[in-house]
Amino acid sequence: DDAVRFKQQAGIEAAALVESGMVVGLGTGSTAIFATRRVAERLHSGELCNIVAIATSHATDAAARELGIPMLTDDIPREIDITIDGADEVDPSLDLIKGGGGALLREKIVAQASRRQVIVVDESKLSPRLGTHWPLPVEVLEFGWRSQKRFLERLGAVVTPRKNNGDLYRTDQGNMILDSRFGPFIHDVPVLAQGLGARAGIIEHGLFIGIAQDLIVAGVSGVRHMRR
Ligand code: DER
Repeated sequence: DDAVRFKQQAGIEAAALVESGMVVGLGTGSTAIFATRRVAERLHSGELCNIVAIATSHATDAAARELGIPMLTDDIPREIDITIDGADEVDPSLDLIKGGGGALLREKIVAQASRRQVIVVDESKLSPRLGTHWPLPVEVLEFGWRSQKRFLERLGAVVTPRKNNGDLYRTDQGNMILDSRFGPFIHDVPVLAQGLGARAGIIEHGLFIGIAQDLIVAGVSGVRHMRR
């Protein structure tokens, strides 16, 4: 359908930014996978050489290995030149909500270790204010998770522990995710991020503020490439 075609177009456009010799961060989700596949294609065609990659999730790591992309170890031994990743919502200042795919912690670690962060989305992800369309994923330690739920509710959220076929969803780190809907949208993103960051037991949250340099959006009017 259209959304998949747009995701593919955005992913392929982003993969063109990868140059030989680079260390590449590979994002997680149904858009970033198109960039990963394109990087592998360019590698096998000889167009690219000397690429190594770091994955933002076990799922992405498995897919990249399957595609024959040489992978670095988890300790990120070299600076990452470029990371290509998706997002759940993007606001006009290129701030993001991420975490719909559950990979927000490694995604943020890799993003903050990258010289350049390129976000690839179909146009449905664009939003006037973060929180308009998506709940904010908050990764929490299972220990004391109900106290985090109450904390988030006091901040005004409707909080739903993420489930996976009836069982509690677990991140690659074995933590839980509390999907926190701040309706009608998040009123002050930096203040919320600061409050979440100060709370013991909240491992990470899906607000990516000031991290993305590039946004590649594919939609009915074609592919647009914006920069911060
Ligand atoms: O978890 C994330 O942030 C992923 O990037 C993911 O949510 C992006 O969504 P997509 O599968 O629509 O690309």
